[in-house]
Amino acid sequence: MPKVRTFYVTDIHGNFNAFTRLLDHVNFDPMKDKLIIGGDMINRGPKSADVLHWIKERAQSYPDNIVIIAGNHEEMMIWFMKEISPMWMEFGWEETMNSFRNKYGSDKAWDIAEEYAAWFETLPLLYEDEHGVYVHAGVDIHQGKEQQPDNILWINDRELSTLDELELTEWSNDKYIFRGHNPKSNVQVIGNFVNCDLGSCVFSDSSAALALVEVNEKRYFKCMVDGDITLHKIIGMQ
Ligand SMILES: [Mn+2]
Repeated sequence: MPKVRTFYVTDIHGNFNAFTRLLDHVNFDPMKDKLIIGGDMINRGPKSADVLHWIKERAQSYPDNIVIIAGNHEEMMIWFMKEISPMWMEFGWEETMNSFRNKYGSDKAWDIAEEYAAWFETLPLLYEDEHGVYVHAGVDIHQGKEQQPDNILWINDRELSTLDELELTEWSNDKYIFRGHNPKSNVQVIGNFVNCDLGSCVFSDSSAALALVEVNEKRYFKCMVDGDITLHKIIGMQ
């Protein structure tokens, strides 16, 4: 059997250009390759509508190979639509709604937003395969992987650093946990976690990047703001 390539990408934040450049660069084929999206697909960047359209369409056609995990930015949009919290208005609401208007027209933008928010509610918070455990921000090691609470979407790396390493290793079945949420300058291993968010549309300077992690090869492709793509080993990953 041919080897399945497994990719993880997180915190795209509307950066459709970098996302598609990376997938083109590796000749991503949803018929054969697996892609795990770690949440925060939307907000901040200019093309959330295109990112969502691409991902949802592929996920419907190739449900076994395209896996989508929710992020806290998707949760903010759900909260806004259900009138639970207006927080979304401070975190990219304008860019995301503009992208819906640009793609679908002003009269349809709101319905489209509601459809996506309803879809976000169906997304899992965690995924596991033979290579690793995949989340958006963190994990709750006192709950099973199937019963993770919503607040794991908001856990930061400082909180994760307080977890008991032995308990965490046992909980993850000795697998790495791939996460985003807290942007770093490089994909980096901290204990059991692999931090994969490189600040796409968050860092305002030229260091902002999007990483496409090839999990089974322990390496990643890094796309800079100018579109330049480089290949890196994940240092410290065993
Ligand atoms: Mn994020």
